[in-house]
Amino acid sequence: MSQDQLKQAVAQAAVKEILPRLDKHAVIGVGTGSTANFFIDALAAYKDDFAGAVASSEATAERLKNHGIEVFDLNNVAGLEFYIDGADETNPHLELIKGGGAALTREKIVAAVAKTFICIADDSKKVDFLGNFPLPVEVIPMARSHVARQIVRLGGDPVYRTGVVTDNGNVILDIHNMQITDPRGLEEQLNAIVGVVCNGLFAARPADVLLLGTKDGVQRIV
Ligand code: ABF
Repeated sequence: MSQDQLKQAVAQAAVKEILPRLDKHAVIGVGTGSTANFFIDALAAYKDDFAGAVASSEATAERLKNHGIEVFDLNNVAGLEFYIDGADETNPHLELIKGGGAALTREKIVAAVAKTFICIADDSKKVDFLGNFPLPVEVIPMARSHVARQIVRLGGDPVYRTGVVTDNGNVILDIHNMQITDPRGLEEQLNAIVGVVCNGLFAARPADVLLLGTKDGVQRIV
């Protein structure tokens, strides 16, 4: 099976998982990236079974609308039944690195609101320790050098992602060469640096369910 077929399989598994809990009033959170795109495409067939979605990026909002799925402002919904999104890495505790697509801040906000966070990923994303994938940090532009110096003090190598401006008008520093043994602690340390908007560690709020695409089928890990 190709990587895209694995992504499609987990996207379909996620649709199957959420359908029994959807009703005409339900709003779901939808993430960003190629796996999330497969999910949106699979979800479209059931668009009359729920009220609509909150999107974690402008790109996702566009794709949802193109399928005729209503997109709500997060401030106008009472809650979210689910958040479904991909990841760049997941460890066995379902702690994640996200933000390779630069949408980490909105993704973390939507995940925080959702009752159940379902992560969908192919098995190339599963690791024992997070950190091989460079950890994205969203930063207020004027604080970029300050934040980079603080990251060096924490033992990482920050690299400015040139040419990328987030949906919130900020920049991204990717932290290379850091094996992350305490994801929750590092998430807190990074958040405490002045000028950091958000970092791509999802450890304080990990996924609740991981649907992992493997050549032997979709594994459901909780
Ligand atoms: C988003 O999409 C991100 O947080 C993560 O960076 C990325 C995963 O992309 P893909 O599904 O294309 O591998 O969910």
